[in-house]
Parts: sequence; C-alpha cells; structure tokens
Amino acid sequence: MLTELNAGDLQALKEWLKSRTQTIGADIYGAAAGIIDQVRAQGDQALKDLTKQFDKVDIDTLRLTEAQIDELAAQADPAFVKALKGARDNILEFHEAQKQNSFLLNRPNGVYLGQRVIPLDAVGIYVPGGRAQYPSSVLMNAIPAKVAGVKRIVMMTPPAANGLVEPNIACAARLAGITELYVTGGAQAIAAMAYGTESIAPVDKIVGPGNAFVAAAKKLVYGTVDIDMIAGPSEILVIADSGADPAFVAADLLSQAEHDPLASAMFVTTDAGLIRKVKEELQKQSAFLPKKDIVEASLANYGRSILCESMEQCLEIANQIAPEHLELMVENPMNWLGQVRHAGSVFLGYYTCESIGDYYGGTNHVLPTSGTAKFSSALGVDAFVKRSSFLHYTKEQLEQDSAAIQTLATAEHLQAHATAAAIRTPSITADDQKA
Ligand code: HSO
Ligand code: ZN
Repeated sequence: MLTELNAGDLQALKEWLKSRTQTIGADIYGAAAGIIDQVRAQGDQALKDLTKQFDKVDIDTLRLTEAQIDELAAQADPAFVKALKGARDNILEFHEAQKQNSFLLNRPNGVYLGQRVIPLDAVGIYVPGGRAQYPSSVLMNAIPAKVAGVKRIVMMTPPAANGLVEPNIACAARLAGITELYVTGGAQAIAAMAYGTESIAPVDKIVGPGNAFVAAAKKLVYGTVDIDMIAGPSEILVIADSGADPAFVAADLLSQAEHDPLASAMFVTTDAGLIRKVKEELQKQSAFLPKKDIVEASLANYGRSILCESMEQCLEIANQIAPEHLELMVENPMNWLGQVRHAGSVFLGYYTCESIGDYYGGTNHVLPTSGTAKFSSALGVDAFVKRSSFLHYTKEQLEQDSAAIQTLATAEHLQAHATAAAIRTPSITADDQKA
C-alpha cells in the first residue's frame, strides 16, 4: 500500500511528485481555443449549442432567477443546510481576519502618501459538474470574494439533467450570497465570463477548479482577466510521533486518497513500528470505503511512508515537498509550527483531521499543490483585491527634493522628467544636489 522510503530518497520523491501534474496537450488547447472563438462570435447561442453538444441538455434560459435558486436550495436536507451554515460562519470569521488595511503615512511639510486596498468589481466562480461538484468549494471560493467587498459575484456550472442545478449547490450559492448563477459549464463558461455575451457581462477574475478543458480555457483567457491558479492533484503529508493513534493517521491518509487516483498520501515519522501499524490500519479501513478502488489506486501509485531519524528531519522533508496539506500529529505541535516554511495549510495535533479544514474549521481549502506552496498561498481575501497607491507633495517639500529628482532624471536621460520638477522650483537645479 504505502511504498517505504528513507529520507535519502527525497530527490526522487520530489521529482515524482511534480510528474503527477497533468500536462495539458495541444489538442486540448486547440479545442478550448475553438470553443472560446465560438462563444466570442455567437454569444448566448454558442453557450446553448455547446451545452447541448457536451452536456446533452437543452437550456432555454441561461440564468436562474433568485426565486429558482431559493426554490432549489429549499429542497436541500435541513441537516445539510445547518452544517453548511456552521461552515459558512467559521469561514467568514477566518476571512474577515484576513482583510488587509489601507494605510496613510504622514510626513512633515504636509506630505502624505498611502495605499488603498480596493475590491475587484466582478468575479466569476466556476463550479465543475459531475463527481467533483462540491458545495464546500462554492463557499471557499465565494466567501473570500464577499469579504473582500466584491460587488458582483457570478457563478457558472454545468446544468443538471433538468437544466437546473443540484439543491446542495444552490444552497451553497445562496448561503454565500451569490444571486447571479448561469447553467453553463466547460471552456464555454470560462469564455463567457472572460469576454461576456449578450446576457452575461464579463468579469475581472475567474476562480475555481475544473477539468483539463476548463484549465486550458483559463490559461488562454489569462491576461484578458486574472485567474486564481491551475490546481494539480491533491496531497497530504502527515508527520506523526509515537503518541499518534495509527487508526487516526490511516483515516487521514485515506481521506485524501479518496479524492483522485492521482492524489498523494505521504506519512513521515521516526517510529518504524508506527509505519507497520498504519499500514495495517490502511488495509482494514480501506476495505469498507465506497471509493475503495480510487483509494487503492492512489495509495499504490502515490502513497509513501518515509522513516526519518529525528523530528527535525521530518520537518525538513515536509519543507522540501511543500505539501498542500501538512498534519503535525505530534505531542506539542506549536513547538514545531515555526519550523514549517512550506505548506499550503497546517493541521495541528491529534484531533485536527484535514477534513475539518476541507469543510468546517474556517481556513480555506483551495490550496497550492505540487510543491507550489514554496511560492504561493491559499485562496484568500487578497486574491480579490488590488492595491492602489497615492501621494501628495507640497511646494515646500518639492523645493527640498527637486535637486535630487532632477539629478536622477538627468542620469536616466529623461529631460522632461527633470523639467516637471524644475518648472515648479525655478530657483533649484540639479547642480544644487549635494554629494
Ligand atoms: N481536500 C480538497 C478539498 C475538498 N475536500 C472538498 C472535500 N471537499 C482540497 O485539497
Ligand atoms: Zn478533501
């Protein structure tokens, strides 16, 4: 089940982890580009035709009314609604705390400067159809945008067989405050959000996961709009000490493995006996899982256990791999957190399974995969804002600084730049700049 490695095998492990990332072939880019052209040329009609072609569904109206969303949401199971509300409240609280502030710096002579944090005007959230249609992901994508202050949040998703959306998805959209929902999926949805159609106004940024065609379309429209990231298969790395219950460790590895045959579950410890027990538990627990086939494929291909000599070495391995999810199933996790430099999200202690973060705890589950946690972060409020700076000078301060500005402009052979300062301070030239 888990392939056993030693810390020395790390380089091979890193290369192999990167190799899991799907490469999008020229044929897929070609198809996505064709679809984008069709949507740009034919607008709404293209969306209807392509939905008929790919989803086998006839749609008269692309947009669901708010009454329709409410009606569908009302069909969701009350226990599910209650749980989703709890999740929403926790996610809201965490992301409220994430907000960046604008700032103002005051200097002498009436000079002031600063930076304003401004929400994007319009954002599109793509929600895939099929098996990976997760209401939790609707919340994880939409709530940070809401908290950032984005006024218009559009959601697009392939229609269910009846031309509508699943009640649980409608419910998540409603709880996240999404009122503009279109039943179109695939590359055509990405094109519609990027370029607009007769009935869909374009957005400024598109977020959310999708299949290879959606990923290709997102890359192709990048530049016209911003995009979040192209997520690779999921991964978890669990570091456990001898105090960890092997049944808990196994359960958490399986929770990630069941996502995808390409998902990776890695277990790092200094306790060889624990590796043996975790393997036994994996056998036992996986036998009862509905997604047993996926789990077995994922563990066989990408399940790894790594035996280390010390906790420091365990952490070094985690930092090298930069996993999407890192669990520290150890006695005093806060003693080690400071040594974690690269991980999308960290889960601390024996009782914090990753699925708390996937659904409920409040942290975001849209995380950097395939080692990209070395340079990027979880989806958050900052993805939905931009910064704009401002500056105010007075005559008195310009007189102080004019010589320096003229000196710098002259060094760059930009005479008009120098003049713009000099014309306001006629008595001061570059020659007044002291060494
Ligand atoms: N673990 C996934 C997120 C998710 N899990 C959604 C359940 N639903 C991201 O790595
Ligand atoms: Zn998950």
